[in-house]
Amino acid sequence: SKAPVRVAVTGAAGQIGYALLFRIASGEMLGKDQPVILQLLEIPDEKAQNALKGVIMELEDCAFPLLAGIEAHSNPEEAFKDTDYALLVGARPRGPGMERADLLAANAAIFTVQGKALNKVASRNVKVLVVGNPANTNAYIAMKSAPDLPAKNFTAMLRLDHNRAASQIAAKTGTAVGDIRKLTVWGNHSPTMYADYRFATINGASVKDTINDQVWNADTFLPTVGKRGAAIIAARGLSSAASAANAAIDHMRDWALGSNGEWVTMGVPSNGEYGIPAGIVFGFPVTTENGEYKIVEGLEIDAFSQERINITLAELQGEADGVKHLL
Ligand code: NAX
Repeated sequence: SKAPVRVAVTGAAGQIGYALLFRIASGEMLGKDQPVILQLLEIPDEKAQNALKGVIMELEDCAFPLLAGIEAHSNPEEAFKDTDYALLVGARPRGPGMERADLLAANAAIFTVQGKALNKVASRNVKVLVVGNPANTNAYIAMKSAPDLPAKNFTAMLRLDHNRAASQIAAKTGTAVGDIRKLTVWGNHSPTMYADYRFATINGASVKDTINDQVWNADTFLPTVGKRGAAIIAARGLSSAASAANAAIDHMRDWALGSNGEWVTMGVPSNGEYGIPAGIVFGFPVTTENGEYKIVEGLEIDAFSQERINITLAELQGEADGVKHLL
């Protein structure tokens, strides 16, 4: 049987953590033949550490055959030791009266520390997924703080936006989500993201031609996907957790095990593709194989799409500018 791999998860006692850890431990992320050791990080606060103990008791009580070990930590340099995968879920939420700049600064503090810790102690091939918001900029900060690790190993989660877009298209066209191919979401994980179905197909037929309604695209589809997180908060009183955890599983599984030629969306540092400045962590269509992702290149960007991409890029550049002095 395979040797266990180490999976670090931060914010492990939070609501996404609660929806995520059990699925990692059951083999849904890295395969039903891959034992895992969970290295869980929470803030030192007693309440958080106690909650983490409770989650660990439940993980133990599942008696998962693939769960080869569980560790609880409050120090990133211990939690990230030799880790092969790091899911950075914990982040500072926006509190009452908190300005955008305060939020950026609070998260910059967390993600510089965690980036440095990864740089120092993680596996040299560690695959990092940032879920905690602002996810793209947090991934950018962690990447900049880890100069000895490959920049390409730092990614942000756009997969929830991708999955939300797929589900809206399936509903609109009366088709099955699983039959949709070549969908992508460009840019920032925020309401400015640009979900793009111009290349998408359902059983080989063009989604754009099937829907054939640019007004629906601009006035219904994009706002619905962009504001889906807010709609869930309004309905549930809590932000998306199970669907966010599911997207994190999808992102890591496809990265580790391959997408079999299918497009998926990942937030990854640009190398200049599509005019996105190098280093900006941007949602792109990618295919994955042998543990590596590859940005799908050569797609035509029409005027509407360029305008949308410019908006979400400007937001990301504004965030990068906002943390420049902290890096
Ligand atoms: P919760 O508040 O339920 O849990 C967050 C947990 O992280 C808490 O237990 C907290 O103690 C811990 N934490 C905070 N700072 C930490 C640090 N420095 N080290 C370790 N742990 C730390 O939030 P939850 O609903 O689980 O959401 C987590 C993050 O995901 C939030 O930032 C949220 O905005 C973000 N999301 C990102 C999404 C995406 O698509 N990229 C979608 C879902 C979600 O909104």
